[in-house]
Amino acid sequence: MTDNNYVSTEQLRTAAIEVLRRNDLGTMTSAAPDLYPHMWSWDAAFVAIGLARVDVPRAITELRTLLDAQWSTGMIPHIVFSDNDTGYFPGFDRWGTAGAKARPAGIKSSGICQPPVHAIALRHILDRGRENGGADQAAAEQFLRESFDGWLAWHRWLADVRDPGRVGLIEIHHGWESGFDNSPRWDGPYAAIQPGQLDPFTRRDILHVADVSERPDDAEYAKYLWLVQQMASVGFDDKAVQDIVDFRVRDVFFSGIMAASTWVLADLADEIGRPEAAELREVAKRFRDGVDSTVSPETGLARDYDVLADQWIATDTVSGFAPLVAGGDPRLLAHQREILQGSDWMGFPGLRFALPPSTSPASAAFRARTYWRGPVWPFLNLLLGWACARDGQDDLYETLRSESLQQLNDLAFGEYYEPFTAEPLGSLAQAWTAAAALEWLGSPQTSDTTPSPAQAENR
Ligand code: 2M8
Repeated sequence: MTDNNYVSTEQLRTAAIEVLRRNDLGTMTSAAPDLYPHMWSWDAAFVAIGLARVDVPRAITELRTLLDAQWSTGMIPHIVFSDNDTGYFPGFDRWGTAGAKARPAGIKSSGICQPPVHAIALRHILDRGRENGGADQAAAEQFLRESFDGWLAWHRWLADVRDPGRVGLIEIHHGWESGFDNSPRWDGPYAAIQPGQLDPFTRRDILHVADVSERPDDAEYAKYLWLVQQMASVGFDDKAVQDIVDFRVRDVFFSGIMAASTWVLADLADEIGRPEAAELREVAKRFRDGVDSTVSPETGLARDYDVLADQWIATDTVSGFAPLVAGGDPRLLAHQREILQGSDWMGFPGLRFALPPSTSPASAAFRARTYWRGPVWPFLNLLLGWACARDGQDDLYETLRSESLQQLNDLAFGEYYEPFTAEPLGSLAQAWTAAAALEWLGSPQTSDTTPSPAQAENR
């Protein structure tokens, strides 16, 4: 059903659970059934948030599987490969991580990372476990104690290795590390890349979408593979990578998540009497300050920084709201909320739902149907909603929740949505979209109804 007919809360919940069940590979959830048959790092965190609403032990398993793939450096890889290695390119062999010394033996993974949403997911698991009590509570509390050192090592690695100058911004070496693969944010850095000799390749992602123009083109893809090849040539050794890789960018949205998540991890450290809470709060503060320092005085949006070109990257993309995720300075956050709800974003005329597109429709770079260049991404709205709830912004939280539930009423669980028509695009039955629906709905006994289509029409 993709025409936004009204469905009940229970129908939405049941359908979302069914998507997670279909994507369940046993101890990991594939990001999507066909397009993404493996586990992705930040998808797994959102999946765990959704799963915690219906099955706390299964949510724990999701994070445990991811953590088992952690490299000895502390890095959590962005893909943990399932045994189904036929459906996705680049697969494990193409990544060239087989010989990477830091990769745990026997667990196939990529050699780059994604934003650290995991401590936020861990917090959700703990909260749901405590709400449920009994065995769920015991399991969640035990998992926090058992896994804390892994999360700590992950955050320390990011803070030390990926912010060598201590500027409070995470340096990434591939657009894939941002999770915003082909966003206009990366047009400048990619334009400067001239791929060298590449092994031949056949893409598989374009077999899974209705329209190839929704995906990055072949020239972009060649650059993505070139960067992988460069990193593989030095065994994914991070110090060496920094010296040779053609993509070095300080990613402000990654850094905003780093700030927020490190703060959550500090609170969790306190709860189990770990002495690292103060260290983590210092790191969180460093990243909040780093994110704030990127805000453009002209636009009020946060910016990325191209290290190799030595220049700011100012784009009208949703990553500009990194301070809202990071938390911190109330005046800056109030200004950002105003922009977010203004006419370039949630209030842009004609949007089907008042949800931020990945690129502002007011920007020349906006493309309504193309992947990270314009469509609305449901999991991001959940993250923004979480930050609003944290900061006591109940009205904005409610708006994001009610608009998101209306969007997800189509039961397609699209990877991303066309902002004006709400057509689901990319992969359907995308796991983190289903997880977002479950989290917005809340726990079964506390949920209320999803907004009716009449409310949607009256907007
Ligand atoms: C997309 O990224 C992968 C590469 O990592 C791809 O295009 O093949 C992005 O949307 C990313 O943010 C997401 O984690 C991943 C799986 O959903 O797909």
